[in-house]
Amino acid sequence: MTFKLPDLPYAYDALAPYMSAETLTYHHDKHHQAYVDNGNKLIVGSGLEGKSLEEICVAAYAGKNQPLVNNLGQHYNHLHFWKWMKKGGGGNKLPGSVAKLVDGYGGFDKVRADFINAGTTQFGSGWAWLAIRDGKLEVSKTPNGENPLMHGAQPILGVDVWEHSYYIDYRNARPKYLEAWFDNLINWEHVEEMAG
Ligand code: MN3
Repeated sequence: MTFKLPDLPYAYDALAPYMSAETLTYHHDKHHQAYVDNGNKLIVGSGLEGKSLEEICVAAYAGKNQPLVNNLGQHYNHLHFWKWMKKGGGGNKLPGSVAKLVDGYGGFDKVRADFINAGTTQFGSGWAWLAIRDGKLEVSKTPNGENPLMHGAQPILGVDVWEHSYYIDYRNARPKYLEAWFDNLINWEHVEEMAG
């Protein structure tokens, strides 16, 4: 299977002012494209050809194939990252199944605070996550291209805290980016889809 870069599910300027067209153009067309191109080269001879992207994430991490973890992990992460955002997103009206998970964790405000804190305290490049482990919501952070699949949990929401995701719009103010992202961009319908 050859992986392909899908188009963004909205126009490049749809998420402004919270995420600019310039950021989305570079992030999608350059960064994500590079993960796809490198991943397609690295998969050859890895023994994981023909596996699903999710299976590759798990197996590459377990097998300590760091280049595959970095590139196809990032392909998985970005495929969902675009869908985890929408114009007019955010807010605290959550779909039923997600609301239940959030309540079980301690409520919306606690999830928001812990998620933003995870993204703020991820040292260097990486991601902050909401994931499901043993039926319960978990907040976590991972370095570089890793994701919760590699750590035995099902990701339902992730935010990219690599500088390429926010530096044009927020410079070094990562917490401001995370707050704006959480409050204005999250597409909770895709979170619900991931929560199954
Ligand atoms: Mn990125």
